[in-house]
Order: sequence, then C-alpha cells, then structure tokens
Amino acid sequence: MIYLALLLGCDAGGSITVPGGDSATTVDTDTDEPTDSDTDSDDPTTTDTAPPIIVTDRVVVEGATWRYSDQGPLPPEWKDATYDDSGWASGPAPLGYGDNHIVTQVDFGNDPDDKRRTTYFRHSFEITNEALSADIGLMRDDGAVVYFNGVEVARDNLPEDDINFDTRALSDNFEELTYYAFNVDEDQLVVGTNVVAVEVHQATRDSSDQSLDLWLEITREE
Ligand SMILES: [Ca+2]
Ligand SMILES: [Ca+2]
Ligand SMILES: [Ca+2]
Repeated sequence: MIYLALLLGCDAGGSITVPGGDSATTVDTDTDEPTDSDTDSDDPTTTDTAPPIIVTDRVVVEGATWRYSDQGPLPPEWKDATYDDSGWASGPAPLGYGDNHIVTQVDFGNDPDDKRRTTYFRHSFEITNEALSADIGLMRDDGAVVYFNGVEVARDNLPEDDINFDTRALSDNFEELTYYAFNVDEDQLVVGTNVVAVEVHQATRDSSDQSLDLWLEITREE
C-alpha cells in the first residue's frame, strides 16, 4: 500500500492515474448513463411550468350565412368593418350560380354572355381570445380576394397588381369543390367583432358558374 501511494505521489501531473486505465473508462461510461436521471428530471415539468394548452376554434364554418352585393361596382370601403351592409341581401354559403352545390343564388345580370364580373360578400363573426394563428379554406369560382376588417389577407387566382370590378380571374380551370388552404395574418383579427369580406371575380364574360364558401380557423390559448 505504501508503495502504491508513493507511486501515485510521484505522478507529479496532479491528475491521479490508476495503473491500467480501466477505472478511467468506467468513469466515462458512468457519466453517459444518466439519461435515466435526465428523464427523471423531466417529470417535474408538469408541476413547474406547464406549457400553455393551444386549442383550435373554427370561427367561420362552411355554409355560414353571408351578406352579398351582386349589382355592380362598390366604393373601396365596402370591405371595411364599419361599412354598412344592412341593405345587402343574405343567405347561406355556398353562394353563386350555375352549379349544383350552390345554396344561395346570386344575380349576374340580364345577359348570360356578359355577366357582371365581380360579386362582393361579407360575414361578421366574434373572437373571444387573441388569435395565435389563422387559416382559411377558400372555395372560389373563379378568383377571389379575402379581407379581414378591410385588410387583404389572401388572394387566389387573380393578378397581383391593383384590381377592380372588371379584373378577370386568371383561370377557370380548377377543382370547383376544393377548399384551398391559406395561412393568413392573424394580426388583422381583433378580440370582439370581425368582418371577413371576399370579392369573387369571373375569368370570362360568359362563365357559366360562380361560387364562394369559406371557413376560418384560429388557434388560441385555452
Ligand atoms: Ca361548374
Ligand atoms: Ca367553374
Ligand atoms: Ca366561373
């Protein structure tokens, strides 16, 4: 024993190396194992800081009732939350004409070969908590722009630049019953009453059909 102690003492490097090096390997292995104790220390998260519970609300459902204006151009404020749409007609979605899935018939004018290009839609809904994210599903024929409280949040099948009542949709070749999904800007929503407004444009003068339906989902803390 004394001999061994002297031997170790002579190892002047400061670190004690036991002959054979086996023990050093053992120490390494031990520090790797504590994955077990890691798992143990994870358990208390339930009592420490519980992560917020996130829930999804469908705040606009398919088949909701919308107000619509199908009589021609409107002033630019038609999409604003404060715009008075009390004189507009209303009915459940899908709104439009020319297809079997349409529930509320919209007027396109007197000439089937030169229909009104654009129809305008509005729907009010309530949000009780701040939205963390927002997603819409948009069934449109042919092209559409979607606004939250007057601010554009989605545009589909329409030119990127300025548009007006006469702007044509880019295409009339698509799946008519699809709800096209868009992640949109939740910051345009407010706690309280909101208005989602949609303008739907035809691609051609004599397009046989037009339709709109939309759902909106938000996530929020429970
Ligand atoms: Ca059709
Ligand atoms: Ca069509
Ligand atoms: Ca069409």
